[in-house]
Parts: sequence; C-alpha cells; structure tokens
Amino acid sequence: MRIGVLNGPNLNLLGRREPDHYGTQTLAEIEALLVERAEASAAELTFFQSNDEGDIVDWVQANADLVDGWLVNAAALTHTSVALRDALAGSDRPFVEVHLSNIFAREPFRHTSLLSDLAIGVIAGFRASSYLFGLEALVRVLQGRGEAGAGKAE
Ligand code: CA2
Repeated sequence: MRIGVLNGPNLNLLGRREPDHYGTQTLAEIEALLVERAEASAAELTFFQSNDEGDIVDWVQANADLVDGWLVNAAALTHTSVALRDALAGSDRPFVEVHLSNIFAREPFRHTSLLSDLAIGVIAGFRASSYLFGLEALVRVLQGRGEAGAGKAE
C-alpha cells in the first residue's frame, strides 16, 4: 500500500516557532514517526512539502496513479485552495485531512475547510499525533478494516 503524505505552506518551519499551536516537533521528526508507524502496516510513504500551491497541485497530479491514498495537512491552503480541492478530487484517491492544531478552536477563518467534505475523515488538534491517528485511520480504510463516513472512499 502506498500513501502520499502532503504538507502545505510554512510547515517546513515546524518546531522553530508557534509551539503552542503546532507543538515542538519538526516536520522531519514527524515524518520519521510516520515511517516507523507505516512499517508495521507494510505501508510505503512518499512525502512532499511545498510553500507553492502550483507545485502541490503538480505533485498530486504526478502521484495520483502511484498512491492508494493521501494523508493531507494542506496548512493555509485548507482554507483557500479550490485548486488543491480539485486536484485531490481528480486524483480519485481517498484522503484523510489532518491538522496539528484544533482549527475549530482558532480564528473563524480557520473553521472552514475546502477539503473536509471530500475527505474520508478529519483529525485536528493532537499536534504530531494527528498525523499518526490519520495514518492509522487511512490504513484501516484502505485495508477494508475501517469505517469511512462521507467522502471519496464511500
Ligand atoms: O494546525 C494545522 O496543522 C494547520 O494546518 C497549520 C497551518 C494553518 O494555516 C492551518 O490553519 C492549521 C499553518 C502552518 C504554519 O506552520 C508554522 C509552523 C511554525 C512557524 C510558523 C508556521
């Protein structure tokens, strides 16, 4: 099973600033935790982070046929990007949306996600563990062991 792990703008700065919202772990540390967890499920992870919306859309398009599903923290693009929404919808692959912070406990503009209704589920607020919970949920659905609500996996 192959999973594409997508991280959006500014997540390359993780661990350096805003620990109250995003925790203290760097993106490389989170990716290492995911690799360790994926090994137990025989899942193969492909990582991508970019600050550029166009590069992210290109990466989704280029990898859609190579992955079985996506783990997505689109960062600020969550709230703004019709282009990423369309790319994920067009990929025809299920995805889990994750956020380090609880976006619903923050500013109102973060309460809206352009991705959530397409996602098989959303996990927010558990810092780095959001990614681990998201991976677990996605693997379970891809293995046919998990329940999926509304979204592309239906
Ligand atoms: O909580 C999340 O995971 C977010 O996706 C993070 C985004 C934010 O725009 C979303 O509303 C929620 C921001 C990521 C920025 O990360 C930084 C990390 C360190 C220093 C500065 C920014």
